[in-house]
Amino acid sequence: MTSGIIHIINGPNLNKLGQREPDIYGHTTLADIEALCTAHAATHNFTTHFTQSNEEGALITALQEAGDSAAGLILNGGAYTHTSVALYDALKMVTIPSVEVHLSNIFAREPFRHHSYISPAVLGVICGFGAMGYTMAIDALRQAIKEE
Ligand code: CA2
Repeated sequence: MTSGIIHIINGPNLNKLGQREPDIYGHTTLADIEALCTAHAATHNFTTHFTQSNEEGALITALQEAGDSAAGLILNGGAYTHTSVALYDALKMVTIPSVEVHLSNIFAREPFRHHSYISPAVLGVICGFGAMGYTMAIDALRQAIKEE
């Protein structure tokens, strides 16, 4: 028996993970993170639906679809985190528990990364723990879904 689907949505440039800037983002690829999430979720009887897009509109559509069918969602909005009122609006419409994840500690980086438009619309934010942040988010969602 599965406990439901967790949608994991990734924003711009995250498809290039592991290829550049390993000092900030590590050597892990997005495919590695997907495998990690799928395995971790399965141990708790969740399935995952993993997507990445470089386009803001596609991310909004992915959020709307998650809101219609998933038990919970994880969003790494990439740089749109710091610019997109549209992502905030889409998240506000979603009634399932959601977690914002960043690989890097955005507060230890350039000042323009310190503000997130999406944080007020999510249950919580995990940043600075690399790929482990995604499994931490799955654990947080498990708890939130159980408490619903
Ligand atoms: O730390 C994160 O997860 C970020 O969401 C990553 C975004 C950045 O704009 C956010 O401020 C924090 C950037 C993703 C760029 O990914 C790259 C992958 C490989 C090489 C260079 C960038």
